Amino acid sequence: PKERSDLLLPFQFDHYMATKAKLVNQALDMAVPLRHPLKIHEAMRYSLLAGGKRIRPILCLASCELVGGDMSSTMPVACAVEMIHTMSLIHDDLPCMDNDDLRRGKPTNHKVYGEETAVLAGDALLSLSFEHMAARTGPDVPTDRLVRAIAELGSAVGSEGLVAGQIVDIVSEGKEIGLGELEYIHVHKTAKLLEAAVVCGAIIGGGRENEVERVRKYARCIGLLFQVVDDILDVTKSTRELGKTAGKDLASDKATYPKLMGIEKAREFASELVGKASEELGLFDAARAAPLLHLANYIATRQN
Ligand code: GRG
Repeated sequence: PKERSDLLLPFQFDHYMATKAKLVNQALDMAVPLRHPLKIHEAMRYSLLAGGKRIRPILCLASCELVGGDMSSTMPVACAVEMIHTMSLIHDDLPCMDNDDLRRGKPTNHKVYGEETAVLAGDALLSLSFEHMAARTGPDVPTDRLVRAIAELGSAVGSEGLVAGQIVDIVSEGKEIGLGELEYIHVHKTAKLLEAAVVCGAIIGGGRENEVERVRKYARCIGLLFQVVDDILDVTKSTRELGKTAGKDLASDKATYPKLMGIEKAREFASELVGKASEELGLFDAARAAPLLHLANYIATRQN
């Protein structure tokens, strides 16, 4: 039948990503208008609209559609996730944390606006994220789903989520750590927010309990995958950005997967994780699962 002919076409992943990223960027632009006091809103917009890959919000939209929801219902939640991701990058780059000068190819927030403003821009984005999802989610989404998504995201960010990963990372600096601890840091610093993005999309989209749990398992695999690939890229890329040199992590004290298990084993681990992630999607209609399947492959093969 004519209306199903699109399913016969190979999935146009680049087009899918570009289209969704554009929608996310428009929604983020509208979510933080330039208003009084100008300095803080400028600083928030500077990092939020600095051109990230938008993987987390796109995962959230894709997961909502996977369970049969309309992606526009979860756009405020998708934006909230990207606001949190951005604030975590602003704070991670601060002189008291990683002290980085560049992020997303541009000077870091504190380099442009000063440290005080960068701290506040992060705080304001964190607060706005929850305000935005609570206030902007439409009446088509039942309140119980929204409350559940708020709790899910809150727990992914706080002292048992991103913050937990960051504190354990800080405390273990300069110490020898094993694979277990490395995994704890990455699960919390990176995987928790990716998981929340996917799970919140499925909750808002009205997924059944077993569907939400399936996408959670999928998300855990891609969360870990994200970091394994990041570590491999750090070793194999000649220069990631100005100021970082090839092989940095093998030379420094920082534990990485290639350092702890060898680059070949790290590559094997990455392909195992893609396999597991795809298995979790087996329950769903193949056409609906295509975006998340391709996203897993994209994370595995990405070059930046
Ligand atoms: C969250 C309250 C709160 C505080 C922040 C600083 C901190 C606590 C946590 C650090 C979290 C962190 C920086 C984790 C690394 C995440 C990561 C893998 C970033 C790179 O993500 P990409 O590749 O980046 O998706 P783009 O720029 O494309 O968005």
